Amino acid sequence: MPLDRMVTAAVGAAMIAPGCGDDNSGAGPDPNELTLSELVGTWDATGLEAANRADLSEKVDLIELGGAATLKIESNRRIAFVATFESETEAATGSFTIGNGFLYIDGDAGQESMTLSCSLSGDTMTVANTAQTYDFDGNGIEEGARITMVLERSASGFTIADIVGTWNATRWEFTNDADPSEKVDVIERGVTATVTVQSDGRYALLITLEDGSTDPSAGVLQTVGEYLVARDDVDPEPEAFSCALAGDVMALTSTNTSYDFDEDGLDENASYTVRWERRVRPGMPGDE
Ligand SMILES: [Ca+2]
Ligand SMILES: [Ca+2]
Repeated sequence: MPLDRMVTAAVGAAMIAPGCGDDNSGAGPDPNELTLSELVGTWDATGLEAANRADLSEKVDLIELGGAATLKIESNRRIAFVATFESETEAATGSFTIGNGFLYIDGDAGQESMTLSCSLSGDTMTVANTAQTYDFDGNGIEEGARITMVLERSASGFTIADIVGTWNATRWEFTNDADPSEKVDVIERGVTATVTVQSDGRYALLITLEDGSTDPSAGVLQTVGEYLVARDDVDPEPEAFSCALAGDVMALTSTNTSYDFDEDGLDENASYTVRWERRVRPGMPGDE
């Protein structure tokens, strides 16, 4: 599997943790026991490492290779994870329980469940998944890998309350992965887009295409540090956007998309950035 998927799968893929049953036969409290309150927060990966399960001394530093990860744990036992590798950003979401030094993650509809070992020392959390793969020797065949993330508490980011309101897209620019100088702004071509965000994270998006046809959708948004994760009600695969928010202007960038730049009927891999301007804020009915 591609590494970007693999890193995301540190939360998204199934893993049977060895000896993680709840038959705790030990004497006294488990020193690894985690409590919800100490896990709640936003966590940024400062360490992200793949180790070859056949030779744990063979390690790859994924941060040095441009990888990044942010984990958000909420008091209502929701968990969301955003990982970037090789310029692709992906998200995984679910709910979780904790016990015996593990996070048992129940992926949201359409997403996989898994178990992660987890330990906490002050404001440093270490999360590991031993059921991953990585091509350590670059021969195109992936070896079994243990992925370990070291995460630190983060104070950065924004909340849904910061983006409540109705927003219009003023630019929606696709960039060709193969040639970043090739860009198309579909707003200039006649596309319009409006999104309304409610305080509970629900959103309704209406896109009108060049030919006048409309494409409505709705779902739920979640903030994860500097990212916004959208889960469409129909398509459960979450989409992660990096978000730059400045008052009533918001730029959302998605890396996992495609666009037919040369109009040959085949889409090319692309990223896009949408520039949204807020037209209506809560408590401010009507227009500016
Ligand atoms: Ca290999
Ligand atoms: Ca094409």
